[in-house]
Amino acid sequence: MKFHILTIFPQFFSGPFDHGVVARAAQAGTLEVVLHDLRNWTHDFHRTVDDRPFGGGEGMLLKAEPIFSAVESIWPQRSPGQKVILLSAQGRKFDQKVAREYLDCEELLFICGRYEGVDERVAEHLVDDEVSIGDYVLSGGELGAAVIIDAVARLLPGVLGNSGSTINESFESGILDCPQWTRPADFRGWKVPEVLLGGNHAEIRKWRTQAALAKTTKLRPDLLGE
Ligand code: 9D3
Repeated sequence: MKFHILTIFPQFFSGPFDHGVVARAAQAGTLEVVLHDLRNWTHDFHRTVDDRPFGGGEGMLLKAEPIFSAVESIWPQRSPGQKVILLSAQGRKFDQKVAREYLDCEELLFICGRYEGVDERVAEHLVDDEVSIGDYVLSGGELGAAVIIDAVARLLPGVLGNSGSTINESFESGILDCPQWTRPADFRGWKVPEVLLGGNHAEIRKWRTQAALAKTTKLRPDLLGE
């Protein structure tokens, strides 16, 4: 899968993609990340990407022109498997279901918003999807793009040793993972639950389901519809 990122901070991504799952998948050729500097599609001396909002208001907006030019030159002939995604605080909320939706695409192009936002014609006439990564205020879309690429990359066939078929994990099962422990069995007097130290796998399975439910009730009652 090929991921494109359109940003005014291409340097931002050296770091997140140089380690871990995404780096290994890139090395193996399972995915590719291509960075595009939005300023390459400006034509004035100052390489201006932003301007003031009509009607007044605080701050600046990303201009439509360089963004349209960039997308149209990256994909002169957009096909249905190539989706443009705008990261914005106003988008629909990204979750594991959306990550799976994106798996069907051949290429994704992320437009990273900055400043107070993006000229609305981008959302209306250029993008396939407008997404937010959650209900909090960030200073731009770059972290959102990194989050989404990480979430999609680890679902790609071969990336985590998964065949690409279903993996049973938090959010896919609808509740949180159960708590887990590793050695030592006693750390500073805090002991690992006895049942996990024995070999009764039916008991362990039952205990884990109950523990996962208890944790979900305590920390994420919303997942249980409460
Ligand atoms: C007047 C209110 N504005 C600032 C408080 C709204 C606003 C503008 C621009 C809020 C955030 C941003 C920049 N954020 C993003 O581009 C962004 C984002 C986010 O803020 N939260 C969650 N997901 C995302 S994805 C992109």
